[in-house]
This record gives sequence, C-alpha cells and structure tokens, in this order.
Amino acid sequence: MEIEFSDKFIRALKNAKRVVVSTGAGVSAESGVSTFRGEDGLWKKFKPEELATYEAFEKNPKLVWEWYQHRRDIINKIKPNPGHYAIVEMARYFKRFHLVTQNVDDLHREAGSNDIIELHGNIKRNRCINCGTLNYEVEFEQIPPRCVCGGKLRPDVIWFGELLPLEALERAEDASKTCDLFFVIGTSGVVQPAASFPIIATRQGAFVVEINIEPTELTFVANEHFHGKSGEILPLIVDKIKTIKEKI
Ligand code: BJW
Ligand code: ZN
Repeated sequence: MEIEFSDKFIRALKNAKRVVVSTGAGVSAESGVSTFRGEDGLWKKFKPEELATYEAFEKNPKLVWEWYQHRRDIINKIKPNPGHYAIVEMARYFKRFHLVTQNVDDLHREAGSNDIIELHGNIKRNRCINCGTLNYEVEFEQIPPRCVCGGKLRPDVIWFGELLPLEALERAEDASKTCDLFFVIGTSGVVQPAASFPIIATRQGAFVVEINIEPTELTFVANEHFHGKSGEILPLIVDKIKTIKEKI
C-alpha cells in the first residue's frame, strides 16, 4: 500500500512540536478485539445498558462479571498490531507527545507506549466498590469476587453515566488545548467526553488528522482524513515522519 501525502499534511508534520494521538476500538480491531458499534460491534449482540452501567452491575453482577471475564480471556491471548507499534515509534519524533485512549485492552502498553492517558480505565484491573482498592488477579473462587474488606470487586473500567478519572480527563483536555497536531484514530466519535477532544484541538488551531475505515461523527473537524485500517496507514505515516524529522 502507498499513500500520496498532501502538501498540507506534510507541512503539518514538519511544523508539529506538540502531538496528541487519540485512539478508539478500531486501533485494536486488527489485533482481534471487537469494536462496539457497527455491523460486528459488541453493541449489536449485547445491550450496553445491561452490561456497561453501574445499575447493570448492581442488578446482575454475575452476568456483568462473566461478560468481562470472557472479554479478558480474548484480550489475554492477543497481541498489539502494527498500528500500536507505529504509535510507539511516532512518539520519538516530537518534542511533546500524548497518547490518549478510550481503549481498556492495555495493548498500547504492551506495544511499548508509556504514560498512556486511559480515559475509560483498564479491563485487566479490578476495583473494590467499597474501599476502592485495586486488584489485578485473574482467577477467582467466586463471581463476583470480593475484596478483603468484603466489598464486591468490579472491573476498573468506566461505564455509561460514570465520571472519567479526573486526572486523565484533565491531562487529555490540557493536551488537546495546547497541541498543534491531533490524530483521531479508530473511534466512531460518539462517546463523550472523548469525542470532544478533537473539536477542542481544532478550535485552538491544531491540524486534525483522522484515520478510520469509514467517515465518522468527527470527520467534519478533520483537516485530513485517511480512509483505511490504522494498522496499515500508521506505519506509512511514521515512515514519512522519519524522512522529514530527527529523532528527539
Ligand atoms: C477502524 C478499524 C481499523 C474499525 N482501523 N478504524 C454529552 C452528550 C450526550 C451524552 C453524553 C454527553 N456527555 C456524557 C454523555 C453520556 C455518555 C455518552 O457519551 N453517551 C453517548 C453514547 C450518547 N458518556 C458517558 O456516560 C461518560 N461519562 C460521562 O461523561 O460522565 C459525566 C456525565 C454522565 C452522564 C451525563 C452527562 C455527563 C462515560 C463513557 C464511558 C464509555 N464506556 C465504554 C465501555 C468501557 C468499558 C468496556 O470496554 O466495556 O467505553 S462504551 C464504549 O464506547 C467503550 C469505548 O471506549 C467507547 C468508544 O467507542 P469507540 O472506541 O469509538 O468504538 P466504536 O466501536 O464506537 O468505533 C470503532 C471505530 O473504529 C469505528 O468508527 C470504525 O469504523 C473504526 N474502525 N476497524 C481504523 N482497522
Ligand atoms: Zn474493599
């Protein structure tokens, strides 16, 4: 695959010093993680209100746990894809670089990215609903498992209606306000507040680049839209960056 990069995109790459990469489920799709929306998405088979809300967990903790254990079993067997690795490489060419993700699958960390801003938590971690203690066990004697304090453990992810972790939210907002190049990759752009970050960036004058296999709710803010798979397009973009920039 080859891409003819536009002059405006090359100029934006050359000039960029502060970069944000914001990722969604599509970035992990080529690793074998299901996306949420669309034809093969999780929300076609399961109802979000029955699985991804605190009310659902209160009503049927066993069902919610089993669904998350099933997804963990899949995630534990898969590997990052060339898109994840390209993002690790990309970070080396910019003075300031922030990776913001809605993904809970930990694949960016596994690929080698560090200091990842996780907006929706991490599926590999659990948290006590009572005392907040974090827990990384993978096998449990009872479902839902209990914390030493007796409280129920829940997956440490952000469900609908829940506040995002404050530090992650503030860092993502701040990075979006002050960047000059913003990549929005593999997200349908419908879930707030994550979907507002590219809009914040564009308002402050950043160049916004979207990579997606289809147009999205955010395509209208993009100065450049790459139509295709992130695992194919990101490595080509990083190759281009290498030809025009020095490693930091
Ligand atoms: C590829 C590809 C390839 C495929 N290459 N691309 C303002 C207005 C309206 C509503 C709200 C609002 N503010 C808050 C809300 C409520 C709600 C919300 O946004 N609802 C909308 C859906 C209407 N937001 C919240 O509740 C958030 N909390 C909050 O804001 O608190 C304060 C508040 C509460 C209530 C009211 C007001 C304020 C919390 C959101 C938590 C989201 N949680 C989930 C589950 C996480 C745990 C789990 O994994 O189970 O997070 S839902 C799910 O959606 C998951 C994802 O992170 C998130 C985003 O999905 P994503 O990543 O975009 O995936 P898809 O599937 O949608 O898209 C994949 C894309 O990839 C597609 O475009 C494909 O084309 C593309 N693709 N292969 C490139 N190879
Ligand atoms: Zn506890």
